[in-house]
Amino acid sequence: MRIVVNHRHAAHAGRQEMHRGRLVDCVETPARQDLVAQALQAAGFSDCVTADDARSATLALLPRIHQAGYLQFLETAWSRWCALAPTNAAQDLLPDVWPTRGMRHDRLPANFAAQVGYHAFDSGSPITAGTWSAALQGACCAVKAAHAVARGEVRSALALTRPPGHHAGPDFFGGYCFLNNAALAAQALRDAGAQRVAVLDIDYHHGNGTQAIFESRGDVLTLSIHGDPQTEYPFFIGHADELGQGEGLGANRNWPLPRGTGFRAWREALGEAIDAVRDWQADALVVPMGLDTFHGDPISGFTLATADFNEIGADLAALHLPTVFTLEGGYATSAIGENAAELLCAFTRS
Ligand code: SP5
Ligand code: ZN
Repeated sequence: MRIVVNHRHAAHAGRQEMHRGRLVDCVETPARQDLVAQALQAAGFSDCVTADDARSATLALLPRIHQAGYLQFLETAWSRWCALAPTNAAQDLLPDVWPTRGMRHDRLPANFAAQVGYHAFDSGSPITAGTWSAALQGACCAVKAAHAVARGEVRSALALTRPPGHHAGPDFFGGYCFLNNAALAAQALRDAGAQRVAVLDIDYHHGNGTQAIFESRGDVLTLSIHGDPQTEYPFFIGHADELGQGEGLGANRNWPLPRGTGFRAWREALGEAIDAVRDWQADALVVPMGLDTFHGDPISGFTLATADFNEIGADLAALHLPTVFTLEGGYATSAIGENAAELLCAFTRS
């Protein structure tokens, strides 16, 4: 397995996120990626590369996944924020106003705060000085990983993406995500010749950004196993009756599972999702790899143990597809490295 490392990820370091009316320390920290990289190195993964040479390919691909105005917003948000007031540079940027039902979505206001809210769906995903450069480099990792797999250089690759990406949609950020790395990998695989690409999202939270990006497309199957949105973030999407639209009808499926779900029931859902990938005759697979299904995760509610990640890796490997993994959530920092290594070792061994 090739590992594509985002060496700029630490430039994105949110200080605080809004939680129940208070600003609290961010759980999505730079240490997360470093701990995964260290654990994989210790486990013997030695094919590690960076993605600087994928920059122009990534810049060309980005507007096919994200709206041009949104990309421009992300690239310039920090400097516009700092230009508003000299003290802003000491603060992260978070939205505080949103257009809801009955308001206009067809006119982007000139006001900067309004633009932040227009492009966001939560107030837990701070934009910081290095957010754009870190997210762009992460996107490069996803594209480079997809190219390596598509060219047959390796059977599988892991893009060590941080910030994560699966909550980011065509023109919105949220859930600690800004650019949808998994969607970029899927598109890169398509462009390199894969006719049918499946995205199987195993993060605790519904992959709403990926679903939104591909919901009207019939060439990318999007599947997500996650905490039931009736009680779990992102709450307003991720139900079992969301099956895609138009040409994408039948190419989206969700497995919402109740908070407290353990590995037996979770693995049954995984089996159904894997059958769906097989039935659909995908010729490449993208796995947004969230490790927040772990029982010790501080913000999630499933009860998977470290050894269970082994079974997940083996189950996924049985598809025998060229596979790109992206790093998504996982906030139990004492276990994130071990859990990632467990899954990926089993995948490569099988
Ligand atoms: C990629 C990913 O896993 N995103 C998850 C985003 C979940 N954000 C909302 C969770 C609210 C918890 N925030 C408070 C932390 C208190 N320590
Ligand atoms: Zn998550």
